[in-house]
Amino acid sequence: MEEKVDLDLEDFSSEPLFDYLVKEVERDPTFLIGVFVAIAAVIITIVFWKFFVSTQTKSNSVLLVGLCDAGKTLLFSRLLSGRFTRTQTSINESSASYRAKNERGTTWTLVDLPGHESLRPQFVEKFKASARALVFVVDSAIFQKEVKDAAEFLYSLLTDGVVVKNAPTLLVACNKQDITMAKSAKLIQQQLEKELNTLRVTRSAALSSQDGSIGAAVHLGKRGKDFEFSQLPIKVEFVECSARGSKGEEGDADIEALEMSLAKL
Ligand SMILES: Nc1nc2c(ncn2[C@@H]2O[C@H](COP(=O)(O)OP(=O)(O)OP(=O)(O)O)[C@@H](O)[C@H]2O)c(=O)[nH]1
Ligand SMILES: [Mg+2]
Repeated sequence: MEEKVDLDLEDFSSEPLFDYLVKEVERDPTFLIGVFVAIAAVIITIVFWKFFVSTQTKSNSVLLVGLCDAGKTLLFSRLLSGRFTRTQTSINESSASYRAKNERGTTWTLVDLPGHESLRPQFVEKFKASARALVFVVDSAIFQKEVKDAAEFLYSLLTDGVVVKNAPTLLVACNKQDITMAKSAKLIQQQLEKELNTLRVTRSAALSSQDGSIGAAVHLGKRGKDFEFSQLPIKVEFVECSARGSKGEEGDADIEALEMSLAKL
């Protein structure tokens, strides 16, 4: 004989859910096991989903960016092994695991990107989403000559939608301090602020005349105020360093300030 399933739907819709569940458990105790299994399945799914999404989008790279010849590849070598290496203009990225000099021994993927104008955009595009920090390397010895190009590159990074969303720390490494003519970190900061201030006016004017909108999609710093790095919603530090070091190829690099900043990430 077929067993009659005694489930009154009208009753269910009018009854509070809790009462309904209590009744069902009284009628059939295995019903409770079913409820627990369903809850456990939901929790496990959420945990797995969170884990995979967070590992996929985790920002664990430190990107060495900057104009050609700034010293990114030599810094990459010094940070990883301490050794001096003869370098050539990079046409590809190099990456390696870097252990920060802190007690936790935090490990980052250090990525050295080519600085050549024609290669830069595609490499920035490839790695920007993974950036926990951007080490913007400048050649302090010829900074005066390169300030406009450096500021343009920095502007493009700081107004990039993905960079703005991920908010990586910005470390400006004022490299080649072993050269007598090298500009100080303070002066480099001031000059970059001045250049970025000009760029933000010209760029947003160009954008509004193109599409009729008012201003750039991402506005750098505070409106109505001269640009300063302190207005950015990210951590910014300027450090002086010399990947070559004062004793040249045989001696050590002078990169302690940079290493300390990387240890604080
Ligand atoms: N004097 C001095 N020279 C340096 C320093 N850092 C790098 N150099 C030299 O600058 C030149 C360029 O260095 P790279 O490390 O190849 O520069 P890069 O930024 O990787 O250049 P691209 O790969 O073209 O983007 C090399 O001859 C280095 O030896 C420094 O701190 N002081
Ligand atoms: Mg290089």
